[in-house]
Amino acid sequence: MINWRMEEKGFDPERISHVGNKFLTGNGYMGIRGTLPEYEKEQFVAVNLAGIYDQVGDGWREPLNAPNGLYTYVQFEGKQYRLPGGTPLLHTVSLDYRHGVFERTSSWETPKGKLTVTAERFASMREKHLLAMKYCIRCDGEGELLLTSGIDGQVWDINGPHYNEILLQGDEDQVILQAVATTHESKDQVVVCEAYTADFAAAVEPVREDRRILRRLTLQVKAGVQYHIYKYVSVYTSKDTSEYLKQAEHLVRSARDSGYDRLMEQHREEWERLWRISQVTIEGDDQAMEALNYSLYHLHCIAPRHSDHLSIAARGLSGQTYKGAVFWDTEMFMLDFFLFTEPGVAKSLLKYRIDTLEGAKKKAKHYGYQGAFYAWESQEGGYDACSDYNVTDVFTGRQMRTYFKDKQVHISAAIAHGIMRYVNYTGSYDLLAEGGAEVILECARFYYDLLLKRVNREYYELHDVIGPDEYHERVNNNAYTNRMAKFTFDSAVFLLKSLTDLGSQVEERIKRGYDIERLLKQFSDASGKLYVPEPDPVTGVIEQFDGYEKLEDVGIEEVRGRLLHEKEYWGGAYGVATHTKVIKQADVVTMLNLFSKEYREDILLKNWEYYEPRTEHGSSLSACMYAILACKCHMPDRAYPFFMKSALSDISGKGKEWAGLIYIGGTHPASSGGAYMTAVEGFAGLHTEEGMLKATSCLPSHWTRMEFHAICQGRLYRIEVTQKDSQIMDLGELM
Ligand code: IFM
Repeated sequence: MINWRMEEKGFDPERISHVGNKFLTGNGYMGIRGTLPEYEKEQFVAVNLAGIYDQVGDGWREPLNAPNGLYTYVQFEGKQYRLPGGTPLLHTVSLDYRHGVFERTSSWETPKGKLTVTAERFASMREKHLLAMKYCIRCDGEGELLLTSGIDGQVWDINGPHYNEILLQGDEDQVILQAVATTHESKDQVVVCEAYTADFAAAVEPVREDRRILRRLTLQVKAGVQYHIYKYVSVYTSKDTSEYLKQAEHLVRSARDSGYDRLMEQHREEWERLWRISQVTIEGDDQAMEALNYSLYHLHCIAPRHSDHLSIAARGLSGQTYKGAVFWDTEMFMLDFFLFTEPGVAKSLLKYRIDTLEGAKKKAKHYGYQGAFYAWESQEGGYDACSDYNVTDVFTGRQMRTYFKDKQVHISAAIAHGIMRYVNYTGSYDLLAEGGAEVILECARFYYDLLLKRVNREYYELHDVIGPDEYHERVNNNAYTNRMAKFTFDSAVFLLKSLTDLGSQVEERIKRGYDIERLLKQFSDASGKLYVPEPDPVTGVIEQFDGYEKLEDVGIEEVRGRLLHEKEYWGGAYGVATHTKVIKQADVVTMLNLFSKEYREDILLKNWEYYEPRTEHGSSLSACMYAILACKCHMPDRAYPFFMKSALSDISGKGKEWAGLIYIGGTHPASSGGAYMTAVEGFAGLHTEEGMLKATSCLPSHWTRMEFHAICQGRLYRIEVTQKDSQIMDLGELM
């Protein structure tokens, strides 16, 4: 049985940031951190919006947090009761992660007895612009209660303030409040409307503070009676529709008319609909089952269902960390979950890359290359938000030059890989016809331009790159990058050879835009001659990049022991790991996962054994890659701790929060996606053979059974895996 309720008891101010991530709610349009209604920007409150950004001066361009329409606090007999500050008698926060409902209960001792505040809220899965909250107060004694509630426009920003001005207004009765915030850079507007109902009579007065529009309800409470207010909050931006002001107001009015319970019911129905396909049942290990489904909860909270061409940021909708930008995390770690459970979302993620092709071409051109060099940290239009200085030195406070933007050229191949994964899994060429074909061709043109050939060698090389392991910058012939570039050439060749299958319009379009014969020749030649490091004939180990073998071979703990400061960056020019074999995250192992069929199992194992002790797992993208490869080596029990590390990453809160002096905390959707891939593709061995779903059991020894669903080529399947065998049941065509 899954316990769908996650709970934390007691109040610890040190955990505010972690609790904010762990108890996040969201609906793809916005993410609401697990903060309390009375919290302010100092407690990292965020109503984080998907796909809308702003830049102030030279600060990092980052996504917007909307004014907080949930803001509420109480005062009883002249004293405020709110956190942080003071010690409550009792404090619990919980999350029903089956239905995305966050709840807090806190009690304080007052001179008139115990005062208890309970607040429950959700980001509606049915209506993406809507938040709703039920707020309840009860006191053991009688007295005067003041309830202050409205919209807090003093939002938390990392590189803000992003709103030049916020226009605040309320109607005469203070029932509907509105904040219209205008962004600094593009003058986009974010509008938040808030309306309330109460089950008690109270005197109402307006309260205006700096960037806050509030109302205060005053009432004499009776002992033991519960008093409720219900809040409805709508959020729109000028990018959503030209009618954003009207719609925001219309929505809170109709939400208020529907009432909290009805909205909650609809919201729960939507979640039930999602779980019908995505829930994974594991018998024999409740902890793993809960951690995995909790990971899937996070993926659901950030899936951009409201758009057909939007992607997911590396920290989801948990705030402005990593600039709300889209990394390779989406294609390589999150895509499969959506491909198997909601192919429409998978398509939207990839359409975002089609839409941002122009940005990628611009970036390539900027560096003097042809083709498409996708943004390492992609914002709207494919703008690369990655700065030249991604880390601040803890000793000098100076920014450190990092080359992530310039040299992680493997990003373009990740996108080509995502598109081909979609094509092969769905069996549909729709994405290629809608612009995916051009993406692949442009990515291949980019790699073609990067190829180097030494005078006295027959093969091509790729120099001066950064592979997935970011601690070693500017290396030559990174095995992962070279193999992925080869994959891109092969995909382009496949595409050019199957033009007729794409339909005459697409064929025409491609023929008009490209010299097919020349590209076929170039890409076939490139694929055939691109050097991909081979396993060493004696050790079987694939060298991560040229010269890796000669680096200092020293343990991770030894390297950690060399740190002079706990937040010191391990990579870059002088990092403690840079001159050693210690790597940040799975690199060769990631490559082996993707191309495992090309290697003997003993080679997979030798590389796993070699690289794992040298991997710091300093990125949340690392553990799952080791877990999946361990499954491919038929070692489910060795995969298990890596799987659990991925599945628990947002529960344990053990992930890195700092890169030098830069805050990188938030949720870890790539890790969640990696946990899903390990469970479904690793332990259950789900894969396709000629378009047919197959499963091969590789369950950890204490798991007795796994059950889940997958959509494949328009049909729904139920998959059951036990220690002995696996069964795939065709449940028919999806309506
Ligand atoms: O994309 C990753 C990268 O591989 C390691 N640093 C964090 C990024 C965002 O998750």
